Amino acid sequence: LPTLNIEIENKTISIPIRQRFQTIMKEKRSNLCLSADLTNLDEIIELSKLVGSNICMLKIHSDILTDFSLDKIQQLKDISRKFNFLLLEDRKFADIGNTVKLQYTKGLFRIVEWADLVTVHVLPGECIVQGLEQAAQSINEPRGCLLIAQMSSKGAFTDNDDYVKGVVECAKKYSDFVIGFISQSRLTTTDKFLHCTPGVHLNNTGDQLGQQYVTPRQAIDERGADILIVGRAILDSINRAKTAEEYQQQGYQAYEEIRKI
Ligand code: UP6
Repeated sequence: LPTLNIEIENKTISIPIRQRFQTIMKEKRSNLCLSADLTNLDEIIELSKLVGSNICMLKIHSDILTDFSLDKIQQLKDISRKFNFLLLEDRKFADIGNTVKLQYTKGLFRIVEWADLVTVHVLPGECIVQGLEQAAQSINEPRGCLLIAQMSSKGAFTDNDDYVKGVVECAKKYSDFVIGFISQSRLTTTDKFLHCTPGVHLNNTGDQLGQQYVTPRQAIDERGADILIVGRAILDSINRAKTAEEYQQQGYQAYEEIRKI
């Protein structure tokens, strides 16, 4: 397993990424992933300092940023280490193994160098995971991915049992690299795979472009979520820090009650 060296009480210990994620959640009492869908990386950096103590993960779409630079993304990575949250690049890879390998490591973004986790469609078959896992071995830090099993949008073609079954099989086969799912229901009985659920909002039921929302409690209880992925509910609120804290508290309370952890 790839490992990360973390200084704890002057002892350097190695922690694989799945375990690190679970430790972060417990230590910070947070199952909140902020989906920082902003187009300015400077603004994301400032926001990450504001909500850093409330979140277990920060999710970005680097290809919507107008001011991306490797220097700035390094700053964000440093903040993620300081506040102890993971960085997820929501790249939604969907191509053949060789192409995703290049998309993951090359180009302007060099995602593998800074993203702890990436999201992956399994549409091309298991070769996509093989390509990414191979590429991740070029980096001396733990890397992992979340397989997109189900989507939150209306009419998603992932609403197909055979497809979802295939995704779960793929996760089991590559469980060193695949640490969980983007999902809308509980897909496995073990706690091995983290279920990350987008489409969470306390005040809205959807947007104008097919997004569908449930509340944090519904996401955990009815949709099987471990991690709540929350974007505009926090980003569009008047006080982002306060709203993030509310989602953290409500989310973790429901998580403890329902998952009995
Ligand atoms: N996302 C979904 N649904 C999925 C997968 N991913 O909404 O099935 C992502 C979107 C966005 C975030 O790309 O970044 O989660 C949700 O944002 P919102 O809370 O503002 O709707």
